[in-house]
Amino acid sequence: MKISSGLQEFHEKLESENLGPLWSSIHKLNTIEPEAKPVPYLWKKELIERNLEEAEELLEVGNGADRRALFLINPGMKDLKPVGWGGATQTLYAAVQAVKPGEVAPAHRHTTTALRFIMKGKGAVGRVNGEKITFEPGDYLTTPTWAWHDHANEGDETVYWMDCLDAPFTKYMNVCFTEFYPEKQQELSVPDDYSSKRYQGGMVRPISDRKPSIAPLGRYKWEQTKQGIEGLREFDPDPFDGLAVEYINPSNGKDANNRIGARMQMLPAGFKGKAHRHVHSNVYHVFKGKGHTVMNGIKFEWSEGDFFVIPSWVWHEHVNESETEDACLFSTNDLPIMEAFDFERVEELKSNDGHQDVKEIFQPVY
Ligand code: GTQ
Repeated sequence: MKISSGLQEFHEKLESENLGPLWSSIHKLNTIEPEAKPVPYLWKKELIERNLEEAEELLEVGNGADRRALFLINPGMKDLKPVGWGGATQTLYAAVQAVKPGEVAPAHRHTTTALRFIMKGKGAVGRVNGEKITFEPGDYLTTPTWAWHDHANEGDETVYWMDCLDAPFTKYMNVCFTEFYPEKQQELSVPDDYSSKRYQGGMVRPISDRKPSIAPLGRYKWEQTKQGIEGLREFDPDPFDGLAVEYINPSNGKDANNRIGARMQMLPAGFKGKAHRHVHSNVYHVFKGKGHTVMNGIKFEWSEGDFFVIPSWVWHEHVNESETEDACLFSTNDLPIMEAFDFERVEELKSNDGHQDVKEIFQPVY
């Protein structure tokens, strides 16, 4: 639209009166395609470890600091940082938390929902809604909305895990409440590891859980997740995601956390995935292996311990560069939010046999 100087002056006056002219901005409002602020990005393990080590020297959990966690800030969302939160994508917050032997991260609860993926170290335990839960590498743990939770390290090595919360989403929606428990740790009301014992069968459900609840199972053990993936190996892998499973709530079959989806995917040795894009966004953690993901023509090389994000509507394809070792990727997503509002869409790349041209190699910060 051509804007005369008179119209331009009128627009400036409108802005000073807190009004906006739709005639000159309708295509910014109704975009042709999503114009994601977050960008594809990757954080190296070395960068996170180096800074966590520094934080380990500078602060003690339970004595001045409630949590020792470093969160991922998407460079495309830096301007939102002063609000006091980082978004890895427009809906998902992700961090790496370190708890040293003897430390107790005090109990609180919030509207924001959370999940954890244990990366490294043994001896940590979490309390969630009255249950003491063992944390081991490869486990997925859910902390649903408004559940009391505190963490402790009863072992003799530092334990590291990934936290994922829907904090950017709850911030946008202005719905976040928090409460602090009167003691450092909450009281226990059920036997230790109660929920994983009740669900140790895997495929059967206690009859009392026929009525669905928000999180009947708190811990999803790596051994069982691995078995689930192994069961897919003899069939064709998904052309985009390899051998992939989702963590589910066994009382209703939906996502284990009702607002954040989570998956474990194995890319078999030599796997070369095809490209697609979708409206939901992902945060990835490389649990095992070495490979790369091409996002919008940029090659992001990853290895064990790295994190990367796939924002909305970004073309992406995963490759396992090893011909002998499988790669395992843990990822979280906002699919439950997208599906709840009928926002989800997926498109497969049709050209070039489903592969993007690589125009650039991403240079990470170490
Ligand atoms: O462990 O409760 O990374 O409340 C961010 C907010 C971890 C936690 C985070 C939290 C927690």
